[in-house]
Amino acid sequence: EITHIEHIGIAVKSIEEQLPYYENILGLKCYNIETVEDQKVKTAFFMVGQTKIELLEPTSEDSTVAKFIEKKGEGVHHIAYATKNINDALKEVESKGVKLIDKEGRAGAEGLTIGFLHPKSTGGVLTEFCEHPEK
Ligand code: CMX
Repeated sequence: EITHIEHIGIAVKSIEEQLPYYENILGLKCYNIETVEDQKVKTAFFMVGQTKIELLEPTSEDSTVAKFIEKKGEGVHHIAYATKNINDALKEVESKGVKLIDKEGRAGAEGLTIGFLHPKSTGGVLTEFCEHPEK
């Protein structure tokens, strides 16, 4: 069961270069910067209602986000939906024919458990499910 949009991921070459747009022009406050070694990205978070904007900066050339920027340029990278139970949600969409990147939830930024659906099965939008530790 999807409850809301947890975050929108945006690929950027440099968080530092993009911060003035989000903070000074949009007036949002960056409340956390965190590196997710596993995903080879540095992330910056802004709260907008109950949804976050997550900037993703690649930390190495073989990062999936570096590949994305090289191919498509900077911009919206993925949409993440909050689910009550991530493993149930992944299983349910898989049973309906969606190709998964992650068969099971794994650790992501901000203490969330995350799992990705393949963009080839989702109309070209890289889609993430996440589950909050405190439900
Ligand atoms: N949105 C939409 N389509 C995407 C995409 C994205 N973000 N990233 C890749 N694709 C498309 C490509 O355009 C390509 O399509 P074509 O075959 O039509 O050209 C296809 O997917 C394959 O792309 P690729 O460049 O060959 O890349 P890979 O197959 O190596 O990887 C993907 C693609 C989606 C499986 C990989 O990026 C992945 O596993 N992503 C999930 C993890 C992730 O994105 N982590 C970063 C964020 C972490 C976080 O939020 O903490």
